[in-house]
Amino acid sequence: MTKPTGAAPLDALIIGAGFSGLYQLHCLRDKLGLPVRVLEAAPAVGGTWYWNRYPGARCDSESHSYCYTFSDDLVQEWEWTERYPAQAEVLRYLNHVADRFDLRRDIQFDTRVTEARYDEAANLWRVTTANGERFAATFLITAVGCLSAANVPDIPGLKDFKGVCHHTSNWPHEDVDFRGKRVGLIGTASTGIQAAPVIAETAAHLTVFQRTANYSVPARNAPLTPEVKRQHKENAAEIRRLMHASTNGHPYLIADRAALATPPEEREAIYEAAWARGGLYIRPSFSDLMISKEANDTAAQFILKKIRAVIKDPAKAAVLTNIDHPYAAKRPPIDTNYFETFNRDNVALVDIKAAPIAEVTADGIRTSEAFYPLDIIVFATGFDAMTGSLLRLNIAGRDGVKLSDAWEAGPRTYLGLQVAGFPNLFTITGPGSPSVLCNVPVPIQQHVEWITDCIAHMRKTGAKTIEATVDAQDRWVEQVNAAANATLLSSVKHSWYLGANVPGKPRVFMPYAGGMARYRGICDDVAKQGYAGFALS
Ligand code: N01
Repeated sequence: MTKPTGAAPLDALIIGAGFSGLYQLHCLRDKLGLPVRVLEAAPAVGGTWYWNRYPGARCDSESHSYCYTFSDDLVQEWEWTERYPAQAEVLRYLNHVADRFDLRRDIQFDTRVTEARYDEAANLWRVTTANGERFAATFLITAVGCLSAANVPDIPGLKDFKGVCHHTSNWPHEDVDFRGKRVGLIGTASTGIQAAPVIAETAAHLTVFQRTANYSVPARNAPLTPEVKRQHKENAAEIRRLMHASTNGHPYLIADRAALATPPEEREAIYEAAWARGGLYIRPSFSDLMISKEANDTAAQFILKKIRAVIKDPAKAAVLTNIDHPYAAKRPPIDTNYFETFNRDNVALVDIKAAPIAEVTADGIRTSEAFYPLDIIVFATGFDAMTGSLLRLNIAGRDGVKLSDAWEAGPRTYLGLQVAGFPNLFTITGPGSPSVLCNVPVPIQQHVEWITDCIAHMRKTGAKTIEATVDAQDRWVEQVNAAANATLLSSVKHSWYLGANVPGKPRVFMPYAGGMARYRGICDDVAKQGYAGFALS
């Protein structure tokens, strides 16, 4: 194992050993032959899949697409067992990748980066860890994920709660035993929708506190048959081609037909087929769902009708279908028995939009209208998304300017990959990248390969620093805004895409909504033009 270098500068330091960091290490070390080190806060690889081990945690992308595609051998040898892989399976996969490519010897675990400072005189990033170790490297690459900094609401009295509290993204490794327990679950988006049915199966009682009602479509998860597994292997090249050609990095394209130009019965039949198929297939059914509210309403009404048909109690149905945003304008969840869960005798629903949570007491949660005694509170309340995981690294660039100051009015990047004033810092899936709007291994692979090619180019040409220009960054921020404004995504004012879930966070639409295929083309052109928009010196 390579020893931590301490004083001797490395070519690159990578922060994080999840999907991004593992592949970046492989590319820089094994393709370019650079001395590289990964610093990882956790004691093991996996990133988000290491931490998010809450009940029901499962990937919402289909397994045959939620993986690396850079190695045909890897694609052919790995066997997924279910249509949507559970957390433990994705974690096994990432461990397999770490072993297969002999990555662990260059990863230092249990090492949380607490500060990173650009030393202009030496052209080095100087990095400090919570253990007090210091590292120096020419390139600093953040591979910290978009959804890594937990958002735990600051509810009065929370510290006085005598029971147990867990945020889903920091779930204990030992099983949490819900038997005989009264559980409160706050949060009804992708995570809460996965967790509620599983918790309800064993808890004595589950109370779901819902602030915003959400659409959800049955995932229709199932074990993969040998026949389907064989098809995935045989069609691996075509699957990869589709993932690269698609808007969201999934292995299917958006249909070339408009909902509003399709006769109602035909449209209904298409929605029925997508519903029966399960998962995320409603959104690509028509080309206008994300750009026309009227078109989107046809999908929304179809899903609401399906949800109402499941829920037996009309009062619960009214609260669960009181949805205030277009379908998929917030991240669309998929589920296994979410709405069915509210038909159980041991599950209650509390509308905290109508009666907000007032406080947590020693024994439970009090809303403006009632008290709910609880033994366990589960926070499925999401993340300080996209910027939280970067800002907590305490990064300072040229002239000691802090990233938190540079981003005071919201994040600004060029291509989501670099920030003006922060030379040789690359941010994998940074704000301004298509990242969270995609099946995320696709943008991750593209970013990593682009960064690797860029560093290879610098070595070939003798360039020592690369830095986004302010002009290019300003133009990219305009493009990110324009892309969001061209869709219904920007019509939702309370989504985490805009930072609206974190009190005081600037409201800026963070991911690039122009589509992964278009983004890839833009990045390719930038590289072909000698890294246009970057200053190389
Ligand atoms: O978090 P969220 P998430 N009081 O922010 C509520 C990815 N993911 O963990 O909508 C009361 O979406 C909040 O209410 P509201 C995926 O990208 C991936 O569910 O803000 N409630 C909402 O209901 C996803 O988008 C997979 O009104 C509060 C919930 O908590 C992202 O992670 C699986 C509150 C938070 O929803 C985040 O999803 C799961 C408060 N103070 C998740 N604050 C995969 O498949 C927040 N809420 C890979």
